[in-house]
Amino acid sequence: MNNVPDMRWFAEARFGMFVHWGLYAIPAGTWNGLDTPWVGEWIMRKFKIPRLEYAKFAEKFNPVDFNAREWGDAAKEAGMKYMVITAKHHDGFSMYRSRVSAYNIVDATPFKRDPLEEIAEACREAGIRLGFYYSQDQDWYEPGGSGNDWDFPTKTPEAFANYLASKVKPQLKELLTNYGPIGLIWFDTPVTITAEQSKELKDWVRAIQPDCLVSGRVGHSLGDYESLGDNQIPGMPLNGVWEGLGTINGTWGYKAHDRQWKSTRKLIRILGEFASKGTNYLLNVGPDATGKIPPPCVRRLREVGKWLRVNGDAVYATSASPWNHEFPWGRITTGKDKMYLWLFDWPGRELFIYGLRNPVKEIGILAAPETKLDFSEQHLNHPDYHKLTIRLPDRRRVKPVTILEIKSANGKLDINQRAYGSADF
Ligand code: H79
Repeated sequence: MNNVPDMRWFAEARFGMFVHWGLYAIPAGTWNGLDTPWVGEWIMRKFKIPRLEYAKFAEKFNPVDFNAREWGDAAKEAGMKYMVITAKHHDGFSMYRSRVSAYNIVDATPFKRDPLEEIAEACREAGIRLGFYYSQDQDWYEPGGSGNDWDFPTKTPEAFANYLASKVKPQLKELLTNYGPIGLIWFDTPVTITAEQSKELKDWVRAIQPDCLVSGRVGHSLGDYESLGDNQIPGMPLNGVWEGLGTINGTWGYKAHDRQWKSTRKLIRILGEFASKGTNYLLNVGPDATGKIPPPCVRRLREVGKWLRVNGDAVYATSASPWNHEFPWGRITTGKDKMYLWLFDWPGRELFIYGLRNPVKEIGILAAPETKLDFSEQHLNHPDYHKLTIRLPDRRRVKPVTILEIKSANGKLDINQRAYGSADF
């Protein structure tokens, strides 16, 4: 099967919400008095908790404060265009009504509701695309899944193949049949899976929903787009379609003692880091065992959204910086005939941009449309030398991130990509 799904929505989205929610929200990072130094959703493996003991968390999972609409609204208000939620993480527990495995939130918990159904509806209402995280390789509950060497010391390729056939594929079928159109399946950690098996999963997804994307971590470079490493920020613009992902504190799954929330300013800068490299930003929140997204997260998301409502032109449907170069004052994103300068730090009263060949029509501040900035231009054809000098207003405006919008005078951006020093210059 070789159909190519329409990826535009994904390439233009730039900002999405990642949600890690599962049984690990109950220990919340602490087991027998020890707090885990690892990310919260890895607690079962960190402390080698026997599967049947870990499974007892299900009996206590009753997130009565869960409200899908609040999550959908939080994502929408933050300016996020899609949401990816854990349908099954490495612990093997299904966070939805599954007929394939009784180890699921409807059959094994007092909660008995299917949160994915409610989230699918909330996302539809909020105009947010929905994707499901599905751990296709690691499954610490099943003898055939990878990763649990304390309950299941011996692993065989046959058992893994059986796990794929009897759990992964039928569960993907459920997820792609019962929740409406699904934007993407976020596979993760291809550790044992063979290239044939990765291909088989991708084809399986596509046969059920031809427009559903699969993440880069389906394995063997078979994804529809590439994923960066967890919390990895690239140093240079990337070719192709990419997604970056990061935690809002230091964990994906909820940890009660991790209160190191990144500031709103930091989150906006990370968004700029990613957008200037041409990649999406999937920002994670870890709701707790009551079903609440921690209030400090909600607050920050709201503030990022407030900033995006003013500065969104510099983010959505933009392209990377034209230069393989990070600037000391900030970052650059581009539109068809516009360049956006993200001022992270005060560059002085004058800012110089070299290599913009086309004449400039005007330069404004996205957050202050009435303000136009003075500038001057030098253009030479031989040598290919172009210098734009922008006179900046008072430094107090550079908060938390100020975006300058440079409009081209001839409807395009014509750029000398070698204007700045690079490795091969
Ligand atoms: O779902 C989140 C992680 O649980 C998952 N990917 C993100 C999106 C992930 N699974 N595996 N890994 C990431 C890489 C594992 C790294 C490890 Fe470790 C280093 C495993 C043990 C040491 C990270 C640090 C996890 C525990 C400690």
